[in-house]
Amino acid sequence: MSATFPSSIPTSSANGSALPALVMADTSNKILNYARRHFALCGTARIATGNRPSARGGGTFMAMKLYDAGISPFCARNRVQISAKGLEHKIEIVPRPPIDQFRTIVVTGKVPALDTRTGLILVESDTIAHYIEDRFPATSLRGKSPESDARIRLICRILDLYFFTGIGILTFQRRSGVIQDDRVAEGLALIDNGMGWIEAHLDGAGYAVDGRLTLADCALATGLFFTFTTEFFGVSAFAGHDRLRGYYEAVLQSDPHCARGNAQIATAMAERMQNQQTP
Ligand SMILES: N[C@@H](CCC(=O)N[C@@H](CS)C(=O)NCC(=O)O)C(=O)O
Repeated sequence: MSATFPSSIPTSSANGSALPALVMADTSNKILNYARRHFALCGTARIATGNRPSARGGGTFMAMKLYDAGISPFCARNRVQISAKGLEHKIEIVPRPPIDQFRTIVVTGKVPALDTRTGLILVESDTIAHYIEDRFPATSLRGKSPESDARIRLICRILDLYFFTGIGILTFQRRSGVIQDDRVAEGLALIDNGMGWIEAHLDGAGYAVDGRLTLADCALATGLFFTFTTEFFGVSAFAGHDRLRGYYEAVLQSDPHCARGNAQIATAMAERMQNQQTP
């Protein structure tokens, strides 16, 4: 089954957002167009399987369960890892249940969460990623040396601590409709610094480290999808980061797992707008 992109997205806003309807419609259009372009860029032809791989139970084996949201960059990195390691039949990817029910299973209420079927339920995408590597060492997505492994962890950590903190601040500002200039400046600076520091640790175009897919690419290639967030504040996130731009374009062209991960985010984002939810 090939992934498909939702065809008709209403652009009017009747969802009680704090943003005025016209601004909301404009925001939806911009995000939708970005998602559509991205989906095309990622190439549906190379997306071999559907959005949600399911586990095939057999014998006494109980597949682990990854609670997922298609739009989440944190879930996306675990989905790319599962796909690249061919673990679809060992880790079932399921949509997050309604939040009240989910909180009885996962205390943080956040996705991703992994039910390891050992009594341990893990949260935090990076912790989940390393647990998956420990449990399923074949087709390792770790570095080939302690130094490359350290760079992989560093790229993921900078991405989470700086880049995504900045994206979170800007997303809150955009959704609230009440723009605080100092918060926007803080968010943009975190993103710019984070991207610069990541760039300094990249091998070059292609893959981030070791010339092959690693956990750094699972997180970075999907995380950079969210660079569109700065456009709403008149800033191109990639300005001054040509190496990172080159990396991003190359990895989406060359790696089908990363391309599929981004196409899934684009599809989920369009579906959210189709359901008239705040993008
Ligand atoms: N640092 C966490 C971030 C997880 C996170 O923020 N997940 C969001 C979705 S992108 C979520 O579940 N939000 C719901 C909530 O905060 O209640 C990770 O890496 O897993």
